[in-house]
Amino acid sequence: MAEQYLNYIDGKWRPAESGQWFENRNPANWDEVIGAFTRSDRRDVDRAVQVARKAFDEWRLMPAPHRGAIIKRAGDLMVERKELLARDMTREMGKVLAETRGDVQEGIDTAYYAAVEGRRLFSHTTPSELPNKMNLSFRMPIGVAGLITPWNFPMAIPTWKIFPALVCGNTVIFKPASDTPLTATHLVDILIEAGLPPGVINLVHGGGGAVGTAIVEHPDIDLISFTGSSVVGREINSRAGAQLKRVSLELGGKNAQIVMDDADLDLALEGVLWGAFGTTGQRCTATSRLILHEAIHDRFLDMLLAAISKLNIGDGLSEANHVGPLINQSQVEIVHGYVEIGQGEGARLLVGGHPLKEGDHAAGWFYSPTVFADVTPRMRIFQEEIFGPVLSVVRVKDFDEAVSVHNDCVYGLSSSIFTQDVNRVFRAVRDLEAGITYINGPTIGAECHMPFGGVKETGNGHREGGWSVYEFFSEIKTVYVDFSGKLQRAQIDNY
Ligand code: UN1
Repeated sequence: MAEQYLNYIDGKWRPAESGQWFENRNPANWDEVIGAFTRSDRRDVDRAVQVARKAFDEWRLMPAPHRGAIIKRAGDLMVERKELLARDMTREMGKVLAETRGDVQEGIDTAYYAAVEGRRLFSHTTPSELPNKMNLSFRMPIGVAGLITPWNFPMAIPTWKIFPALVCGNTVIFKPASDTPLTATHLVDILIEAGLPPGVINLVHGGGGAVGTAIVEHPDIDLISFTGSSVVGREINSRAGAQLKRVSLELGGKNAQIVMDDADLDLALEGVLWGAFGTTGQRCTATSRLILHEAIHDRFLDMLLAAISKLNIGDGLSEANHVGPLINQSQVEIVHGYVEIGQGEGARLLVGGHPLKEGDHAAGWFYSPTVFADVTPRMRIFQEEIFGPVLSVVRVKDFDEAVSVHNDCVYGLSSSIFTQDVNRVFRAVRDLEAGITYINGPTIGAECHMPFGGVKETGNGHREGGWSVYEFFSEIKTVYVDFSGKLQRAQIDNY
């Protein structure tokens, strides 16, 4: 019998009302059951919201630096448990240990940033138009936050949302992806141990259809932060928007790396290898398009194919492996479906294009790193997010064509250009339609203290990370203090 894991609601671990369970398995070895997790529905969400609403009354009054101190302790505990957290994360979602350690580290960095933000939460004071009067503004908590997180960064992304939500004084309903409930459970354990009062965070395990929808539609949840697909994001925005909830969406990407004729090709090669095949291509920032200047196109592809042949694909727990499995069978089917679409569209398959099922790969969801050449912007493999190790290569004749090919896409999260030309650098910074642009770096690897998010169908204009996420999780109260002893009339022309 697999170990059983529960919801955390009102300061207690408890089973869901349904009495049902779902399994969490290792994608590198599907025979390994990691645990059975309680399967929640609307009833559990209702209960969680009730207690979160009640807990808000006190939590919002705790001084923000004290809230920050709890998050600081959570960061310290994550430092102590880093290796254990990384190993469990690799077991439940597959990416290699070096990456799961990095994922935990991103959570730690987010904790320490959040802890200090508890002493800032800056807002503005301005002069008044009138004598003996002051104008101030404050950041106020909003209420109950519904946070719905994906499986590809099971520690970092929850911390991006939970820590700022808490430091700002909100209480939280946390629904982690049902593929990665164990890392989420560890994170909640850490917050409890760090001293978070009962009811302030409530963990509700289960699927998007039952739990996610209940969160989005609950009238007592004031704000929603979601990371996932554009299809689901659109649905969330319309349902939550109907109730005028505040909604932050971090959605799909189809990120491109541009390599110009003057680029340092060795550097660009390392960039695309890491960007396209790191995390098995399962990042919203993953490099899924490679735009090559015609002068270096053939040479660069030869270098790329040679480098791919040296990648070890296998269980992420073995330090010898560079690329782990996909998350589950349905992701293998999606990725393979796109490979077939690419072949049907006339793209040239250079390498990969099939699941790996022999020997060490027999029990897991492994897929061979795949490259298509001769891709054009009208192809679906150029336009649609695949979320797997599939790279589509486009040949261009110059910088202007590279920029226009880059922008010919509905998504706009991350972008990258390798060039030594300072004029091209600044034109790229200005003209690439993306929330993030890297110069001589891959499309992945955003730092937690900088704004993170995209344009076009990647989101709805909000940013996570850095200072900007604190704007999402707080509301501005504007205050006028008149100490003139007279009733001064603004908007009446006294001049
Ligand atoms: C994601 O894939 O949703 O910038 C987030 C990066 C990581 C975060 C990725 N820091 O690649």
